[in-house]
Amino acid sequence: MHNEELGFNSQAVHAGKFDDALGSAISPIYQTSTFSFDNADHGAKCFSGEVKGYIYTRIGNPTINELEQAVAKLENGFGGIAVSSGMAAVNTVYLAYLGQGKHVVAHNALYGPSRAILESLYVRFGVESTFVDATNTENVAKAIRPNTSLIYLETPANPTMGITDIKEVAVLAQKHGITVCVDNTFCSPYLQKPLDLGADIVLHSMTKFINGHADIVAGMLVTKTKEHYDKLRPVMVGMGCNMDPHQAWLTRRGLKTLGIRIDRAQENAIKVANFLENHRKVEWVLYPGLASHPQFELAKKQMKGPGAMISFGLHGGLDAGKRMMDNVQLALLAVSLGGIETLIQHPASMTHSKLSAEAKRLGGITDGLVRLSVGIEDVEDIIADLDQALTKV
Ligand code: LCS
Repeated sequence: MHNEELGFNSQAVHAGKFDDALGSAISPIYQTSTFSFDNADHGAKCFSGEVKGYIYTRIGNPTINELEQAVAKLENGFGGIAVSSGMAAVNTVYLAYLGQGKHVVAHNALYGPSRAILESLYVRFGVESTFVDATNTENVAKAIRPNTSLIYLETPANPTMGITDIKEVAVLAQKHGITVCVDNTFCSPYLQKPLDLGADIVLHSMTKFINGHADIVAGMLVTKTKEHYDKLRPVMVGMGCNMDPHQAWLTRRGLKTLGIRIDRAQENAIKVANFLENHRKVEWVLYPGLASHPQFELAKKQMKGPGAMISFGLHGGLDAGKRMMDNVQLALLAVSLGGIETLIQHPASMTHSKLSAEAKRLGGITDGLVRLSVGIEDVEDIIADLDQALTKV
């Protein structure tokens, strides 16, 4: 069967596999820093690009390349650039598209450090940033300036679950010649394909759903075109934020089960979200699968499913939330997300603690917000655990 015709799960299992002389079912790990040349001329030709060949692992490696090809295939992109972490992916994009006198428009609720580095680090190099509620495209339109070079979105956003209309923003950006990057970490390509909706770059913390086993920190960029790929790849190579082959091999292994893991976690999350919404101690729940979500209709249109991330608040705010988090037994009180295990955390004091009080207020990251990443355990056990923790509140 021609590879182009395969479905998502078949691609997740097979895409990018390279031929190995022994016919191994799983590709070997090329755990090497460097590759020898046949002779001096061959080496020179590899460097000039006249001959295709591996040179040095920071520049390229077969194990890393397999993962890049697989994720690019699942995102319907031109090519993938694997990096050492999600934040390495964020920095690669910022360095490639921002600089002295350039301006970025970003959603006002992003993973904390994705916003914080613009305000603390990139500002030192003359980068201007404007944060808006991008769930309303009008706000993005109003923020665009002549020097805007990048629109940076996260949808659903961490941790407010706000959903941006990728297609609308992409049409707007195209009119102005602005590059659009979408952090697709909360969905993975299984639930959302930003490049098909008009984005130029997709970004992943593969630490989350793509690897899915809480044993790797990793990142990926996928571009729609060769032009964007050629702009980003040298930044990664120059910064030296490449993956390690073993890290790539483990991530490729995790990717094989992405679809079935999300199916299961999402099925659990729908039940957990309903349980929370109907619990008398819960004041509000934000989950794209609930009709109460402000962008419920957009979520249905743009995402294949509502995913496994839920934010909620209790009557009694922060104190009540802390008491609940201190009393979970099955769920882990831990940051990160998208793994096989259920995790609970408090963004205002943990993942988003580096943001100013004003940034948190404008982004909707309230003290009472508790974030849940629903895992693949038996849903009865997850709900029983949350229920017993809520009785202590
Ligand atoms: N983008 C999003 C949406 C994220 O949630 C994270 C990490 C990153 C990028 C950065 O990826 P990393 O470098 O960690 O691989 N989010 C985390 C979170 O919510 N809790 O702990 C990490």
